[in-house]
Amino acid sequence: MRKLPKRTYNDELYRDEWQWQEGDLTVTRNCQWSGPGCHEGCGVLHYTDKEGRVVRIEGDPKSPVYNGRLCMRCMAVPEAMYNKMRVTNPLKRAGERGENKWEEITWDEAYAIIEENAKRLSAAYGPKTIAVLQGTGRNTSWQAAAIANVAYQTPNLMFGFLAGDSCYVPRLVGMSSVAGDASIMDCAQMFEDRYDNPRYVVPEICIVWGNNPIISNGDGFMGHWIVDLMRMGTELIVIDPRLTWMAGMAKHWLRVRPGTDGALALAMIDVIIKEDLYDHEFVDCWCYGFDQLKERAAEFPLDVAEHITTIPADLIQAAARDYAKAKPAAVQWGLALDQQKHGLGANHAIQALWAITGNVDVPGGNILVTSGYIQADVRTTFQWDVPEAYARLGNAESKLRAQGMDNSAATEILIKALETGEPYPVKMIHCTSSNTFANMGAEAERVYKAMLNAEFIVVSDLYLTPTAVGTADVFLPVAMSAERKGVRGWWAPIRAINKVSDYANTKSDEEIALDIGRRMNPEAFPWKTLEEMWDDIMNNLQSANFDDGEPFSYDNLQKRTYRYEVFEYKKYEKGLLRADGLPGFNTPTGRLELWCTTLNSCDLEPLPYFEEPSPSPFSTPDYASEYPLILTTGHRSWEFFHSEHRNLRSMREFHPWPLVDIHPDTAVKYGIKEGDWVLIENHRGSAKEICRLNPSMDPGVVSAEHGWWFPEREAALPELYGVFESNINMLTPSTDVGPSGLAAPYSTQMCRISKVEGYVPPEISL
Ligand SMILES: Nc1nc2c(c(=O)[nH]1)N[C@H]1C(S)=C(S)[C@@H](COP(=O)(O)OP(=O)(O)OC[C@H]3O[C@@H](n4cnc5c(=O)[nH]c(N)nc54)[C@H](O)[C@@H]3O)O[C@H]1N2
Ligand SMILES: Nc1nc2c(c(=O)[nH]1)N[C@H]1C(S)=C(S)[C@@H](COP(=O)(O)OP(=O)(O)OC[C@H]3O[C@@H](n4cnc5c(=O)[nH]c(N)nc54)[C@H](O)[C@@H]3O)O[C@H]1N2
Ligand code: SF4
Ligand SMILES: [Mo]
Repeated sequence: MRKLPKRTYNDELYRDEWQWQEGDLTVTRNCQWSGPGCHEGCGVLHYTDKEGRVVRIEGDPKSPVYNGRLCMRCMAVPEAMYNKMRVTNPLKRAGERGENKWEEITWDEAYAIIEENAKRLSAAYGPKTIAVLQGTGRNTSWQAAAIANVAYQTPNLMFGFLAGDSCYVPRLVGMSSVAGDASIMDCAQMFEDRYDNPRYVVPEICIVWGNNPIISNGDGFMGHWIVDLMRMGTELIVIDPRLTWMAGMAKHWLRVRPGTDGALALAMIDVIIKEDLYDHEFVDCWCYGFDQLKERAAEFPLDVAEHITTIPADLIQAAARDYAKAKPAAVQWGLALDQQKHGLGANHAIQALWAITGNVDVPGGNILVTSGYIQADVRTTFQWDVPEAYARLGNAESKLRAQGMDNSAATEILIKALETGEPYPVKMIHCTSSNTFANMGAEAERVYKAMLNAEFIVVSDLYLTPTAVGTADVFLPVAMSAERKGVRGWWAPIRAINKVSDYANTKSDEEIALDIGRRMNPEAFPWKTLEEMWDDIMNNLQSANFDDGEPFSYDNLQKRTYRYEVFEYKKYEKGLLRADGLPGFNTPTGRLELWCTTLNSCDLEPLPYFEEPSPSPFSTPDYASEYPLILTTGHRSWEFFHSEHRNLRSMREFHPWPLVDIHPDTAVKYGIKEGDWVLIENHRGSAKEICRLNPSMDPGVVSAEHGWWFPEREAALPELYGVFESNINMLTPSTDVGPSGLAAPYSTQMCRISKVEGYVPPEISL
């Protein structure tokens, strides 16, 4: 392995003034969290003019986390802020739902309408009749929870119809069941001095599994950290049906058939055990259920795994050997593991892989992060006592949910509740930061129609999205990142968000939570101002281990911009994981559970497992003869965050239309050329996307984009911004979730394709 010296980025002390003047412009070191959204919240410099408008944004070169990097979407932040679609006042529906007729109202009027409806419907049906829908993790998550559980006091907080909570939740629940805590790949992100920290070791191998991190930077993980490590000698193994940039740079690229990752991981485990490449000491001292794992893995010898995954046996073997021999080695995994119905089995197998090779909580391996969600501490600020918690939608169907392993209600039950009134009527929806049927919800049109059954709907967003136009009775316009004071507390380090700008009559999500909370549940919201609430929240954040002797306050954080927790490796040896202070993992056996007692107690498969996706050429051959191509969806692009950024001219110049990746031979077979509009169909529905030839994929697999709507088109019905025309979630199922209620097959559907003749879309006039 090529070994380069560790590289120092923080050549100057990164701590500096947090604000200064450059000519007429004020420059503020800041954190650009949502909105518009992204999981990261990178370190940026906001340049504001005398009027307080953000005129420019740059990466903060002194950020220890991001080192000045900035994506094109962040460069377009001023365009997003002053976009003509931005809503400047709260709105009340004037015509029918979907007519896009609105009356501007004051915030007080909006809140009064919300309060009246929420109190009336709660009195009639109980607070559980209110469903609060939220989007993906960003600066809206704890706020949505506060609105749902504390303000309205409903247990029904959930994603905006994301089937099976299939974004990170399956991986998180899998990790807390098996290991008692969440793990992430160690890229020295826990240290202020990053790669220079003497305790850090550069991994020899990194497996990038179902993840495209330099585009997606998902869940607080910056993809370019892996690029840093590659420069220091780390080699890659990439497991992906498409040749991503990282796959192109990898030592091994394993072109897996979508949805078969569980079989692949078990086959790799089998090689490692049979060739005695596993870490005996870690297995003997810290793992539970090794013998059962060994038996399970033996069901997946290389020839069987080759048949299932379509990856050549020798390649699986080489990848298993290289990973096991590398010390240390890390896995960076992604969404693809959540978007297959039996993703929990695959994620258990991958955890077993990093456990038996001794890569748990070691430098350069997969580290345990006990307080990954500092934002969870925010909850201690509120009285989190939900009266009807037992009645949460989905608890009856999933013991895992009922035991509190997953904090959100089940969207597959919500959709039925809206359609049938069973198990109880859901009469009100408060949708915040989710563009439900443009993006999150499978069976998009079904979601839209189901939502219409709610008597009263609030949508809070930055723009009038298809979800807002189609369903909202009241619309609350939200402040963007530079218009909000706050704290970014999702993984280390904690960061200050400074308010440097103001825009019209918008409010932040936390202010909306406070305002609604003071009306609905005043005892739990004793603060008169947002400032007072933040002071209390900051006090409670001290439960995180910021043991460096400096005072803990917003002002202090603002001056420092970043603040790190104390971090220890091998916490299981030091008694740092369990409430009883004993060594071991925070699981019932005190060990990392290859045979999982928690899953077993929830009547779920206790061992890592693989089940053939359905539909598939093997499990449903008749269906496959009608819909012969495997359809995976939602690979990310640079220009868009889900359904966001479609209204930004600059992003649409780079990426004007939805793209579906098709192998050239497959395109020829169906008479399709690059640039043709293609109809992607299955028995549920269809979507139109443009063909992009991709010779790297298996000819039997196509990969389609998600999140498409067309802000340039008519908002009102019947167009509704063309939201159902290129919406790949017309083909995905909303109720076909994994046995635990978690994970859903967004990436393992089947379809057929044909050329759309003569289609000319309306011009993009943004
Ligand atoms: N077929 C398919 N479907 C998918 C996926 C896939 O891979 N394939 N991916 C799924 C995944 S993993 C996820 S997480 C979901 C994401 O689904 P969503 O989170 O719903 O997606 P977004 O379009 O990012 O966000 C929705 C809205 O939030 C608004 N917003 C942004 N910032 C803020 C803010 O600070 N406050 C408020 N109130 N609103 C804000 C945006 O303007 C946008 O309209 O999509 C899912 N859908
Ligand atoms: N630019 C941008 N960034 C984003 C988002 C966005 O919309 N745009 N969304 C954010 C959100 S909410 C999330 S959850 C993350 C997700 O980010 P990632 O975890 O990176 O997820 P994807 O890009 O959907 O898929 C990653 C890779 O999985 C591959 N893949 C598809 N099916 C399979 C399979 O069955 N097995 C394997 N092994 N690989 C498969 C795809 O080809 C793709 O290259 O990104 C976040 N970041
Ligand atoms: S990852 Fe990219 S889009 Fe997200 S905050 Fe950082 S620079 Fe902005
Ligand atoms: Mo996600």
